[in-house]
Amino acid sequence: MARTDRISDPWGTRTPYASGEPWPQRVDQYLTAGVTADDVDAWVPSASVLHSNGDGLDIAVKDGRIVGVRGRAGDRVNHGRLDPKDLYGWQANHSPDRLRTPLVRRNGTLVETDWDTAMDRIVTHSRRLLDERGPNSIGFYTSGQLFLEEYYTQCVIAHGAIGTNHVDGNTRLCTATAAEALKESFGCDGQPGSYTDVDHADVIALYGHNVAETQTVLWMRMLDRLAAPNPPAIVCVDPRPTPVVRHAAVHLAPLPGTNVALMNGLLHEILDHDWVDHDYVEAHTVGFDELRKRVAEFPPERVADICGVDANDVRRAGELIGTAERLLSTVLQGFYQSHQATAAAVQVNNIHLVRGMLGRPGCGLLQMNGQPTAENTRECGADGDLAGFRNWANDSHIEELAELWNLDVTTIPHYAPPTHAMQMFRYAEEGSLRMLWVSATNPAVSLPELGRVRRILAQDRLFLVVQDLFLTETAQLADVVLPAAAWAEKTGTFTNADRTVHISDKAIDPPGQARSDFDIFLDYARRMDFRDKDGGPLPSWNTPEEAFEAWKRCSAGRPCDYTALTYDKLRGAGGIQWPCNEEHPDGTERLYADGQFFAAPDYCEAYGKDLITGAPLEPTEYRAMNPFGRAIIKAAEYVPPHEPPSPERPYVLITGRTVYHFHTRTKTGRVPQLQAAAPDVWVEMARADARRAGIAEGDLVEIRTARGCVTATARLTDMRRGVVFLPFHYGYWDGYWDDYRDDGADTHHRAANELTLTDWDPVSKQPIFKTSAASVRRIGTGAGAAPAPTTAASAPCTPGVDDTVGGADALADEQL
Ligand SMILES: Nc1nc2c(c(=O)[nH]1)N[C@H]1C(S)=C(S)[C@@H](COP(=O)(O)OP(=O)(O)OC[C@H]3O[C@@H](n4cnc5c(=O)[nH]c(N)nc54)[C@H](O)[C@@H]3O)O[C@H]1N2
Ligand SMILES: Nc1nc2c(c(=O)[nH]1)N[C@H]1C(S)=C(S)[C@@H](COP(=O)(O)OP(=O)(O)OC[C@H]3O[C@@H](n4cnc5c(=O)[nH]c(N)nc54)[C@H](O)[C@@H]3O)O[C@H]1N2
Ligand SMILES: [Mo]
Repeated sequence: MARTDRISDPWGTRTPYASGEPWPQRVDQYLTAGVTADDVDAWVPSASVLHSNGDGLDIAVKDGRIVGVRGRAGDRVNHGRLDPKDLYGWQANHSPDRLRTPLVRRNGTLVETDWDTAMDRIVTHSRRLLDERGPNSIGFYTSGQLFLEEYYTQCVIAHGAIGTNHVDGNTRLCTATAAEALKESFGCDGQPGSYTDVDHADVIALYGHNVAETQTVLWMRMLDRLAAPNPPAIVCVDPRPTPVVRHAAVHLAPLPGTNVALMNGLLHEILDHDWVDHDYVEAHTVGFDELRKRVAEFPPERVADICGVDANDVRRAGELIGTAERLLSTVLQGFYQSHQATAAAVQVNNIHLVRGMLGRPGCGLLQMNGQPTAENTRECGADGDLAGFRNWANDSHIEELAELWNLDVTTIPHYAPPTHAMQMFRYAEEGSLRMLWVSATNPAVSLPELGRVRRILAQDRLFLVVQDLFLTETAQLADVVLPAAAWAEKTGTFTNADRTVHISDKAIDPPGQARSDFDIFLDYARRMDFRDKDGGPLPSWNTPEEAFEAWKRCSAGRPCDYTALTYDKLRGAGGIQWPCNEEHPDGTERLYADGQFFAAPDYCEAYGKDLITGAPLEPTEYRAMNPFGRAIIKAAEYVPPHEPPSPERPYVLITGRTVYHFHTRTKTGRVPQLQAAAPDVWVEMARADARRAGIAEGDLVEIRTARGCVTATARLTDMRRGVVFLPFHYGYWDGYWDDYRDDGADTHHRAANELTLTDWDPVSKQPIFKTSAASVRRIGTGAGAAPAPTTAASAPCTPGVDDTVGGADALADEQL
């Protein structure tokens, strides 16, 4: 047993293992001061919810409170390991700031009330809108952080009972591109790869993915391979000096927004050297010839020119990827949050298709998720998709839903694809959307161009319901605030980025009158008296387990088949990957092992889109292109970013995360160890850029774009020149309310999204958080070094900065 400060060492002790060997177990545990494992009343099975990795853990309960967590040794995902957010993050459940009663707005202020009053307001409003303006005046903006049962309930209420097409999640900001890229290439969502591919790969390529900080335990698995003989070679594509870069055989730091050019360059090398599995291409794909023509236009020199990288590095990366025997690729926000997001992500799929590297150990493709339950938002149809990965343009799929929900087929809207979130906010701005129900997301900090978002949410004519754990920046603008039960206070299931399903059992009671999202949605349905076509209650279930059983019927025969899973089976297991059905009772490690794709015209989730314009293909076009359901190789032209740097705004501003905080920090900002490790906003920039601008470590700096202005403390790093980075974690709830206003363009703000632009990838509709043109100006001397962690991508390149440490309160156990 070792005691480790997991703030100063987020990844813990190495347990090296060689290719093909099992990943050793290491059980991580953190218990609050004064409590030992013997004192614990119960260990309740669950998994982590502060990222998409799905680390299995047990929640330690004593006297009705959480006192700590312990990794589950037998879980397929983490083999016992936990990351800093997993270890310390549960303390947010017991924060004194938790919402305990519903709130309603009276004479301009939010006041405490009871559930009947709050729900009455919502019901009265809904009924009036349905009578006067119809179902499309009501919208739901949900999350990647609820449970499967909650999404499926929400989906049936919205798409079925109300019949609105306006249902999306913050997953639009997060994994819309993952889903879209999978649909474009394979005809359907569904993660092809498995985390066990790390155990076998000889090359691991990470595209715009800071896995070390964002799927920390997955990085531990990679680090353990790297620490043993014959380690995999790492290819890292990221403009920032992330911890991954330190282990990379080749690091490509492209100018943000140029990913498609870079990918075409890598494919150019692969095709030029004929590192192509022609038998696989011939047997299982369509579209290869078009790819050949397109990538011929991208020799390394041209790519080097566009991306600002070394042509030889493009060649070296191309060779590593092209000659790999077992290639694992992962893709995330550096690709997804840009103007050609889907086009770039699809090129990674193309690499695996032309190299025939799918469905075998080590040959994995992970179009990553970010949030813990984003996969479920997608598969349950709470996010601009339809339940069970059904195709909105295929009438027989809509008929299946109508039968499952016992509704007339005409009540389920399918005249157009479900409305995406950015468009829903547009409708609210224009006034056709009059009620917005926001659950488990904080758009007043996480959406782009916050000045605009605040104006939309604050309108009198918009009835805003916010369902959260805390009084967030968004809740501050609501007409009704509903206090929700958090993770550990309710039972449900969720699915991680590699299709692993876990159950999370209720361990403790929620605070005050808080209720689970499941109970709230169902209470709304009952008060609205929603009925199916025979007069039965809709939804037809009353408990999470009944909802799960109903979901199993909805998933039957679809790619995300859950039919052989039960709550009991999940309780005993260490995570089970879907599809899990009669044919695969123990789940399925990899999709597409047989080269058969979910792309057959009658079965597929989508007919695909034009990768440049986003225009949907007609069903007839799809049938003509892909009559037998092969994988689809789609080439893409490179289009320059929409807001390039200019003399007035010479920097490219990118935004993202750090290892200690989760999103808008509603939880991690209330956890002492995590908050202390990264207490306030900073801006990262290259030393050479800083010198030219007269900026030193710790100086106060103003970052300005066409949308607004943020003040932050400078951290000088090994960043690529011409790029500046802001973490987007820092909003206004913790003592910054005075900045939560707009006094014109000169108001100094703290949140990165004051600066980002209202613009999105035309295919996935995911907003662009990674490229804005910005100016940077020194405005004063700060109080010492920037409050940025020294342990990760924000590590300083100048001496004299104190190391980030957690101290005695951060000591966790490791059992090797
Ligand atoms: N600690 C922590 N972990 C998290 C989260 C968190 O908030 N905190 N959130 C979770 C969620 S919801 C998500 S979506 C994931 C996100 O996980 P990641 O995608 O790994 O995180 P980001 O920091 O958003 O972006 C990743 C990298 O993209 C790079 N990048 C920026 N622009 C470009 C570009 O144009 N090209 C390329 N190639 N790279 C670029 C950035 O330098 C950054 O290092 O993390 C999940 N895990
Ligand atoms: N500039 C910039 N902006 C970004 C990104 C970026 O990289 N850069 N990344 C984008 C991405 S990938 C994401 S995922 C989003 C995240 O953006 P948000 O979803 O806005 O971020 P969170 O802070 O996770 O907000 C979740 C809210 O749900 C509440 N909550 C947690 N659990 C529950 C629950 O069980 N029930 C209820 N009702 N509420 C709960 C939390 O208290 C919190 O207020 O941000 C996006 N915005
Ligand atoms: Mo995300």
